[in-house]
Amino acid sequence: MKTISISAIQAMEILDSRGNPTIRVFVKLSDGTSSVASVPSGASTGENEAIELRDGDKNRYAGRGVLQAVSNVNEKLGPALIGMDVYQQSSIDRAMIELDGTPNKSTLGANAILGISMAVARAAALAANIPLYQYLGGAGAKRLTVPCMNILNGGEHADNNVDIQEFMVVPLGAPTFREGLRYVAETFHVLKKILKDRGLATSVGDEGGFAPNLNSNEDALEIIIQAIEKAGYNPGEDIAIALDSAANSFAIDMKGLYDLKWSGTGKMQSGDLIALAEEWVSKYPIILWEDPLAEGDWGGFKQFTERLGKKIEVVGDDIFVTNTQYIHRGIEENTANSALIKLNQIGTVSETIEAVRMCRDAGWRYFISHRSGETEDSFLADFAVAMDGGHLKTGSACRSERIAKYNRLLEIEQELGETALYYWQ
Ligand code: 2PG
Ligand code: MG
Repeated sequence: MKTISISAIQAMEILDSRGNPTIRVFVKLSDGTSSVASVPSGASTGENEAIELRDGDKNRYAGRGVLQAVSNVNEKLGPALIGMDVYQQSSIDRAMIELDGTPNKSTLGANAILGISMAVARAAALAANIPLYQYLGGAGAKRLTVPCMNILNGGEHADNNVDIQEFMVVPLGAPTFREGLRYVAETFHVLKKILKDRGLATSVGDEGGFAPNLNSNEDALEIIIQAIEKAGYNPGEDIAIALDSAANSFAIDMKGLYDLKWSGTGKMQSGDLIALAEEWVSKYPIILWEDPLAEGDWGGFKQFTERLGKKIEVVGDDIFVTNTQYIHRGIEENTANSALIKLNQIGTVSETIEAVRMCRDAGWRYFISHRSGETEDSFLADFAVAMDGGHLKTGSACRSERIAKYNRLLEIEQELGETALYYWQ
């Protein structure tokens, strides 16, 4: 490939889907190519995530401004990368990591670094005149992802009484991505009607799932099963269920003691939650469970995996934070059998790819994910196809920042035509 160098990098402050500032980066190349990328932002974050630099100036956006990160792109990171070969993604990412000089990117900000990293990858794909999924995943990248659609929100993503953050429907029985998306979008609409008929709220949470107050956590599962059936699908065959407890949000000490919001449940130990999970997995078609326990509860996680890891995918999110240091420990200790993969948890495209590679080499699965604060950037869709992991979560069937990813996946499927693959495992 002919060398094409980076000629300009500029950033600006924009808003994410929650109305909070985030960063957008523009990259220009020596051949005239230009690209743009925008960075997402989480709410239920793991303690060891790479640091999102915020201004802390209470006079602007309650301290959440990102002007310092913008200036770090314009004044520090950008100038250091000018002239570098755009196809050297790893070297570009490494140069930024070295310039930052900290393990968690706290000097220059993971938001500043990731914005450049994503815009560079996109610019390289454009310059090479190949789709982004192919640039990052190679000629064999042709597997669409099963959309794990989050149709009911709780925890820190909604103001209701539901403890579990995400209830997802998974169209594993569909023949194609397009059909899978239809299965779960139809289920979303039926769920709305069921909630309405029961006099429950149909307003949505941060990721576009409904956020009603319910009688119990289990009630959410019952309603979703009803919605799947009423939409004309077979629970467990056509559509299964995936959960993200985001257990940090109801952990007392991060080490094995939990306090659910629902009155009557009282305080619970890891063992109680595991027993409850076993009961639910035997009763409902649950195939994946993310963060069933808190990030510091490595022992509880391991026990959960011992008891349920043969039946379902056990995903670590806040516990591994897309960081090979923690994923490695998880693999050694059999803490889970899958890792959640979020670009901004680690802060560069190449480190995210390393995390995926580590999972794959260990025979683990990996689950590509958006953040609860998103933008209209559809980078994630291409990234998911490039990584060939077979499933992603990117929210519900409403809110354009979520739909942008689904629509891009539809485009990719159309482009791949008959060569496109779609299957759960
Ligand atoms: C999660 C994510 C995405 P957030 O916990 O998995 O759904 O939420 O971006 O708030 O961390
Ligand atoms: Mg999570």
